[in-house]
Amino acid sequence: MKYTNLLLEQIGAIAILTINRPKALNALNSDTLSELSTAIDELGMNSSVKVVVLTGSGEKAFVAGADISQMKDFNSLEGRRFAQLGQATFRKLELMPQPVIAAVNGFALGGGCELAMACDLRIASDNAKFGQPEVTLGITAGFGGTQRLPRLVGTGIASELLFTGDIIDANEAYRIGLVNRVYPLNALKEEALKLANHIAGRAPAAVQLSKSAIQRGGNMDLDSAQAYEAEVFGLTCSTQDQKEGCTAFLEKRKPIFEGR
Ligand code: DAK
Repeated sequence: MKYTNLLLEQIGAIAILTINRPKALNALNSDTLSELSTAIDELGMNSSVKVVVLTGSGEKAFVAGADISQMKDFNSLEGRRFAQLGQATFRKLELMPQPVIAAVNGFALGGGCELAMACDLRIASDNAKFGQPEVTLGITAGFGGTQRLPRLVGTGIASELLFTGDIIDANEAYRIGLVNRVYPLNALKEEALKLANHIAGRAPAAVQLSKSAIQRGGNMDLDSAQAYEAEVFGLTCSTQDQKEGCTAFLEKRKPIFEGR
């Protein structure tokens, strides 16, 4: 599939998906969200892709938010359609089989911060900036920010960010647990690929089922979530990779996972 607002490349088992509207600091308009939705479907079906890295084009922005120039003229029906498209796309990203690493290479504001939060984990460049500035525009966060931010950093800190609209730098994002690691900008892509390849070396079904247990179980009560975890564990016991992983341990050698 050919995309206008996205770049998609594959290096070995890693897909790199880049939001590519650098003139608008990669802001998300509806066309970009639709393409993102299609790309997630395409990648989810591609079993040669083990991990996805999501980033923004250029050196200034990951994604500077939803596209304000498009949102400005929305009537309520168009606004609702936009919200539904964004929410469905971000949820699809969160639930796609493969882990997704956000490599945040600059501004991640509003919908950009929400996009990063819909990824499984986030690493950032030292020039990255995070925030939910919607209240400065007279709107609320609409792509899951009021829900995912408190889950990631706690209600108090999330409330401060959502009520003030203040922007924080990468070190502060690291301190509050919004990002896992911070790197110099010129090292970010290499570090993202290193982490992605590290994950890709593990048993693919076990990684994907771990993701499923984290994402689906996180919204269940503990008993239901543990029951789901038990089902998922049971499923791994039917894979060839489980036999190989356990046998390799007992034989004191490195496992060779074939994704079966
Ligand atoms: N949308 C559209 N264009 C944007 C943009 C955005 N979010 N951010 C930047 N741009 C454009 C600028 O207009 C400018 O275009 P030209 O003037 O060159 O044509 C170009 O990108 C470069 O930006 P600047 O000239 O402003 O660059 P600076 O370095 O001076 O400043 C900045 C960078 C990131 C601090 C600044 O651009 C900025 O403050 N941008 C807006 C950030 C922001 O407020 N983001 C949050 C957007 S609101 C909902 C669904 C979703 C949402 C809400 C509700 N529901 C459906 C309920 C989400 C809302 C948001 O994301």
